[in-house]
Amino acid sequence: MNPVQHFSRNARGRDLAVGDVHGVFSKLRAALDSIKFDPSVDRLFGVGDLVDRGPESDQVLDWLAQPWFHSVRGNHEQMAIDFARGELPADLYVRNGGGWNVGNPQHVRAELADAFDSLPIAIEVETGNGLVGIVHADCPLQRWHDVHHALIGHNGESLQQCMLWSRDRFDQENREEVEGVRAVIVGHTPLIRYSSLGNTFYIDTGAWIARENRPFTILDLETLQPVHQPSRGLWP
Ligand SMILES: [Mn+2]
Repeated sequence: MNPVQHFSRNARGRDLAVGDVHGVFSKLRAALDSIKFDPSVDRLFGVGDLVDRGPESDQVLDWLAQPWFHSVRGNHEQMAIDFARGELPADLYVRNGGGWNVGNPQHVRAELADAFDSLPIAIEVETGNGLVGIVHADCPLQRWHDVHHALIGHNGESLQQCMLWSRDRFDQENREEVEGVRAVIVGHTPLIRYSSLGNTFYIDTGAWIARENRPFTILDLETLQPVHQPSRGLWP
């Protein structure tokens, strides 16, 4: 499987990206309705972590079956894969929100693992303003065009681990640009506001955190402006 999935420019509609969903698909549906998402021409790209924590994780296969919805793999999808392979203890998985899947019959766990295993580690989308990359947590490489070779090379495993899990850029406030790409869109690190460091854009605004009731951030990949985001008045 190609770890990088490439999309040509969408000349007919909008290309949008949404932050971590974590099993709150009804809320995502409502957000899409509010921005008049048109599935016949628009495309929606997920930054991964579609499942765990929220109550509707079992809808994930229906969403992934939609021709207008595409997602990279997040660390939570990787945990479902590892669990199905016997490489992640059930108690640790449950502590990370995987209880809904631990309770699934074996064939459903296998079906989910297969679907998640087919998700790319990185997506790149051509837009009218240049190429945009999408990974779950971070792109630690200086040049976007090295991603494909590096992922299939001998250090591919550790690069994949970093792309699914790393918070180093955020923790270090690293503003270095990733070259060869207009922007890299990531989730994984829930922030109160949509933010950026260099050309890395953080769009997980924690819509899945039940007690906080924050909206999804949905970003237009051509303008890099949010078309749906936490209201300014709510957050000081
Ligand atoms: Mn994550």
